[in-house]
Amino acid sequence: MARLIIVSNRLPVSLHAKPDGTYAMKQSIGGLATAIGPYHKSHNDCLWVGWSSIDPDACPKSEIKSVTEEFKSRRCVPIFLTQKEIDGYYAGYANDTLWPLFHDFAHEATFDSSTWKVYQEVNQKFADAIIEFVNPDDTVWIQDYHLMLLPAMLRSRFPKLKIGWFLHIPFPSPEIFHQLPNGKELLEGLMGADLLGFHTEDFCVNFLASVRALLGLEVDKDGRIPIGSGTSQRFVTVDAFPIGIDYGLYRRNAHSSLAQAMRHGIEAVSGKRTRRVSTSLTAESEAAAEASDQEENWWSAHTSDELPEVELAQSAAAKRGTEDNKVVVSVDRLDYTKGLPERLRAFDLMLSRYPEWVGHVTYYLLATPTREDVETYRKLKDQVDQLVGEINGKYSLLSWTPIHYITRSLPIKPVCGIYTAGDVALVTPLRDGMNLVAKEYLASRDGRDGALVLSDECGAARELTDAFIVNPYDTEAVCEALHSALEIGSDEAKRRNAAMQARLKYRTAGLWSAEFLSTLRQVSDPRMADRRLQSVQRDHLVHEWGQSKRKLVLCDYDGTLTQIVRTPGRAKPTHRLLDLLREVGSIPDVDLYLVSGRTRETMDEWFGCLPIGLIAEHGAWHTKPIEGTTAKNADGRTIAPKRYWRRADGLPDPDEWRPIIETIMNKSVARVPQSFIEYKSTDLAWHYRMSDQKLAQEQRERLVDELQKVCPQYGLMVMRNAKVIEVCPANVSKGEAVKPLLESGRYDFVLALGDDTTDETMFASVSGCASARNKADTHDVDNAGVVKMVDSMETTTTVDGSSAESNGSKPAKKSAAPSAAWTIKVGAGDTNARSRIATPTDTGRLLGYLVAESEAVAAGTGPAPKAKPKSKSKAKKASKSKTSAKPTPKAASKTKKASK
Ligand code: GDG
Repeated sequence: MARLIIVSNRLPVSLHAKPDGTYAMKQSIGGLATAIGPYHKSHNDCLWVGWSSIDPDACPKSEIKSVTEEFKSRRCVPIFLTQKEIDGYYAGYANDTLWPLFHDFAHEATFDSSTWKVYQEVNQKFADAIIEFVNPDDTVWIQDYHLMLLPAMLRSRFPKLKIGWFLHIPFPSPEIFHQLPNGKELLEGLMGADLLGFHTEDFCVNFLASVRALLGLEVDKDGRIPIGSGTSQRFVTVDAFPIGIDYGLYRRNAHSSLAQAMRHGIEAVSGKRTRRVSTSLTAESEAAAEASDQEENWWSAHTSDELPEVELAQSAAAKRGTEDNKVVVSVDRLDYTKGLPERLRAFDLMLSRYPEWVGHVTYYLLATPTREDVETYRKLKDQVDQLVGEINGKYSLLSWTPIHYITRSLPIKPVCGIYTAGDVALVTPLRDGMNLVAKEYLASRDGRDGALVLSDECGAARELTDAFIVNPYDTEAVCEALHSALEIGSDEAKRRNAAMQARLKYRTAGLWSAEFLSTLRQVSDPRMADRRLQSVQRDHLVHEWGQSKRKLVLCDYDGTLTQIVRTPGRAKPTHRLLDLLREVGSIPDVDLYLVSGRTRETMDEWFGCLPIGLIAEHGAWHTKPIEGTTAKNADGRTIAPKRYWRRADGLPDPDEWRPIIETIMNKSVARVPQSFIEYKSTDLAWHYRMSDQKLAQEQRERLVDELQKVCPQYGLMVMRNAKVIEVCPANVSKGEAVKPLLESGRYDFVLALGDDTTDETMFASVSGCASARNKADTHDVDNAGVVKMVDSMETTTTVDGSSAESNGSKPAKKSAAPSAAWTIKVGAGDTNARSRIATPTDTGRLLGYLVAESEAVAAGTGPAPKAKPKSKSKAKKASKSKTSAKPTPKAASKTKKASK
């Protein structure tokens, strides 16, 4: 059985020896473990290889053996690394060279040939451990910058192994990557993989530029780098896979009692829950004012401009009520890439520029310590400690401290409590591959308000476009964004969040790993690697969907929405699939048609209950729900809509041709055991999917020859489909059947999905219609005929024979063809479709994207980033401040870096 082997620097669990000699297993937290952990847990055929965190030099051999067994019982393969190896490979090359350089902190990077040597050795150690147990048909998924040489090491031993690699941090620009003395070797190491994944398209572009510059290799239109030539040629595919979070986990944890307790605690100290703070602020300001008026106490020895205390306290007491008090939160590892000093300076500026917030905004700053033994990190902590101290010292009042600073690691539930308490999340890393905290904040505030101030230097900014996006180096901009975020109205915040939440809810960590693995399977199969729907194209498709006014989805069933099975009757849709189709069909501006070769009886039985159109027997029959007959009963369950089937005009008379074709097909049934004839009202189909395939293939050719001689005289044609030969009317095809819809002018977006040759006619009609668009736009085509045809499809007849307009919307512009037209082939084989996906599961995922996008758009903001609301005070300040003309701190910082 082929297995999945995940390889990462650390294992997803760690072992802790208990006094009784047994071990306790602790689940790691963090993006990687939560993203892939559930897949590993739920798949018995999945193994995880990684560093055990145990030093073999400091551990007796017997213990190593028992620890290995313990890990093995959890399907983990531990790698034991000595302190020397850890120092060179992990602390050294990975964290002191690659981490800073990849985050554009070249000035923090050290280049040491001895750590590079250990990095090579440890990568080889991982390779040796894997080679010991891997099978050639296994799939290996390698994680992150620690193991960049591993793909080539494995490839050299297993030429056919499926190998994927994903980078969790940014990939730098070629200029920066060029500074790396061993950059070429690292890229060569990666060229051993079949699929290389990055968080964003920008990182892919950076990577490909370095591949071009250092290896002289080019990428083709399918996003593939050809390696070698002739029969030994293989391809490395590069694509973006933005990681998501376990949305449900954060949403649930946010409602836990621990999270609620944390939230209440934070709200109490920030003066949101009690009047204590306001009373105390008033008292404090009065006392200070009174003291300053009196002679001969220590206050009066100072001039009033030396008494900011009075001003602060008075301002705090006068400007706002406690109901306006706000909490700002952030959660970060204490790493220099997270931009904590820059963020604190912006918070400081905000309090000085907008003193009305003094006493009324509390910043809850969780900075989890990391790599405390490293000098740079110790210095960073000192710097953050000092800045927090300075700000607290500068603004604190008796009853209010501006920053609550915690440098401990907290369990996930209190972390969710912090998120739920935050009116604003300040997430401003200087550089970050994705940044999960921004997504976790939104999930924890599911359905609620709360504003996100987000750095434009992280991958998450590409997706969370409704956040307040800022340059994290620009103190002024962060200050203003923070102020705007604090002032945003609850409804506007909810509206922005709802759009982002709708997308995050769908684009989870589970989806991320499933998509990576499915792409790896697709690109490793030469029959399916061309025309692959790349993530940038998929995003474009989803974007066009979101932007369009009226959408048409034409979807084949067998092989497209469900796997081809041996017995056609067993391909019955699952509840999950029916729910998905119901969801798509229920979107107000969407018409979904299932376009199938199946009989109308089967289509009716399986899909008649859904609010969707059905086209059966390759177009011989069509129906759609009669407007207003789709309803819900008292339990909220959808009642099957009323529908009436219409037969296509001008079909040959089955009584004339059926006996002749049946006789011919029966000869094949007799020669090929387990083959059979399927009878449809306008079709006869010879199925051989359960038969001996060699025998069936031979007979199939004979059968086709014989049929082709007879069919034309009856107006019939022969179709070779997936393990079936069909005879049907020559004037019927899926392409002809969907033409009236395509040419109706009702739709500005069309998506057609199909897996076999019958669907190619549908693709041809969609492409033909789209390419005729220009013509249609420039000439006022007389399309009376077209409108008549579509009216026949759209005006349905009720069961009692009366006529009903099925769809209130009249063609917007009679001659208009869809401006966005997508044709997608599912699976292997020649095609004229624009793109290809691998399996029906991929079709389901794509439809899921579309549902989520429609929800996001309906939630209010749509895909385009919106202008930030301008607060009153911001407008006021903007007219006073001339500082925006200054060079940004980022530019200054870059200059500083360059001079180092
Ligand atoms: C790398 C890339 C990419 C933090 N403190 C506590 C705690 N955390 C959790 C957060 C979040 C995770 O740690 C941090 O994830 P980030 O994405 O923000 O950053 P990195 O750790 O640098 O992760 C990054 C990620 O890989 C995934 O690909 O997004 O760009 O740098 O989940 O919640 N969790 C708990 N207590 C803490 O004190 N429980």
